[in-house]
Amino acid sequence: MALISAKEILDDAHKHRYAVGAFNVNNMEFLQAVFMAADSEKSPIIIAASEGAMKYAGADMLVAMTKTLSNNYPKIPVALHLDHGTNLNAILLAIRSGFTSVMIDASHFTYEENLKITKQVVSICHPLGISVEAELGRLKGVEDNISVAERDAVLVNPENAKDFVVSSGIDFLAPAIGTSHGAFKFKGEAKLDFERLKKVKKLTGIPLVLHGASSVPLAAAQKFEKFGGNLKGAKGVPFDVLKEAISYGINKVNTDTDLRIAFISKVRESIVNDKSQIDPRKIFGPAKGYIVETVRERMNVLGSSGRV
Ligand code: TD3
Ligand code: ZN
Repeated sequence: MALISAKEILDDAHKHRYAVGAFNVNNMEFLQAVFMAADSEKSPIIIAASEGAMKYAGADMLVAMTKTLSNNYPKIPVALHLDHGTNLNAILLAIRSGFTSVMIDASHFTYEENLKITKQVVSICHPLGISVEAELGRLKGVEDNISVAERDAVLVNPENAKDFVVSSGIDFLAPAIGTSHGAFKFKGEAKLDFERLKKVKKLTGIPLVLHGASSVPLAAAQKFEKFGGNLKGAKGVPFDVLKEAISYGINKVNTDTDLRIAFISKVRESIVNDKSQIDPRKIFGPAKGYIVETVRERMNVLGSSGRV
């Protein structure tokens, strides 16, 4: 099936109150694993590639591999999305290469500057049928004991979100509600600002995105450590917290770290257990398989399983 925009996938998720995973990839193995999981779970997928991924693999290579796999799994709805595009050049490279969705991440600028560049991106993308995501607030964990002012300085302002969505015409919004990227999200208990999330959903009425949504599953983290790695203090967003976020209107759940931990933990295990192995397929094959398992589990949590 031809690649479609992420908007098409997320509008259905918004309407039926579930979420679709946006899974980050850099290479063939991760990409194949996500498609294999989607095929088994009968789930739509959003393939996410960052500027770093385009640099590592080549934007054209990512598009070619994604299109090939999409042809191999014709029933699965697939969007190819630029994750955290920081400037127009990156956005244009993705568009020219064949991406069907982009994120413009100008959330570190002032509200006005963020709005200005986001409008520009929308005006380029929409005539081409390409969907646009933007972000408001900072991706940063917030401790329970910080002041209201500090919290407001980091997290999304729901009133701003309403104006931003109306003035920019974006298709989906990433509101900062207390998650952060990577394997070390929370010092204590995972706490997200759900009151803020509910307000943003009510005021915008569009699909919402949770960045930094990896769960850091215990079994994979333990495997990582058992075979010589160090992930001390790693903590993600637990499955029940994800489900609650989805019940309040999150429709796109960005996941990179969990796939990385799965892959590398299995690579570690294989190299330790099979010390004379020199065939990369014998190392990467099982690691790819562990990504498939991880992604399938996630599709069940997100509620995207069985939607195809
Ligand atoms: O945009 N992304 C993926 C890139 C972050 C680098 O890991 C996310 O929001 C997913 O975040 P994570 O780290 O929780 O998987
Ligand atoms: Zn992100």
